[in-house]
Amino acid sequence: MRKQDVDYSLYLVTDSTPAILGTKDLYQVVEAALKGGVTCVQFRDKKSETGALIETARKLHAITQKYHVPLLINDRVDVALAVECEGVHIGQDDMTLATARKSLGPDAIIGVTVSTVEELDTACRGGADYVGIGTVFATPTKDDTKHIIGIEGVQRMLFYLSSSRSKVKSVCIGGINAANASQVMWQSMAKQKTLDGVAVVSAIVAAEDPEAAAKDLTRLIKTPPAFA
Ligand code: TZP
Ligand code: MG
Repeated sequence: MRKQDVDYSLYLVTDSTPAILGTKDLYQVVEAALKGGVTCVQFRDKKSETGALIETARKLHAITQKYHVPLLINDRVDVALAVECEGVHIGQDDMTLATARKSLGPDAIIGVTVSTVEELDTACRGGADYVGIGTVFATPTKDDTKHIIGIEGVQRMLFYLSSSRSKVKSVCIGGINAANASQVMWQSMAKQKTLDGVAVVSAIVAAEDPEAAAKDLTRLIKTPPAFA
């Protein structure tokens, strides 16, 4: 899989906490989501020990590989190296992009969370492959969020990406679900530049039927709302 060809349109971020996953099985949820059309998976687990993270990531990678979809690891370059998956996603409080790139090499996918145009500029100049723009809407999934940027905030980021003719891909995250996905995709457009996709946790992981939820989101993000 060439990293330039990665499709970010429906980006699933995992969450294994009972409040989100319920009694479901994480592997079954991820496989169902992939069947429903998820195009990129990030394994996010802030609680488990390294050994358990590696074991879970290995199993997830075996699943994502069947669907030719990249697996990225939240925060942990060491885990990504151990399982030889496609890359990592780092936040502003994690290791720097330069450090991650040095460890993983030029072919790895590295994504960075950005909440301001300044962070976006730094990520672009630093060689990020994609940015996760957020938090768009307040969400119980991540209650320590510092910046709620709204659709207008996403628009400012897309304006920057368009003006700077950046090739960095963009997804947005935070409170995105079937009720607002189409609006987020299309109302955030700036200077003809649209997001490359949306990232969701609970809209798929907490869904009773994750495959149906992913199918629905896939359809919605590809369909402009009537007023757009
Ligand atoms: N980063 C910003 S918001 C968020 C992360 C990981 C959680 C998004 O979860 P949900 O359930 O899609 O609102
Ligand atoms: Mg992080």
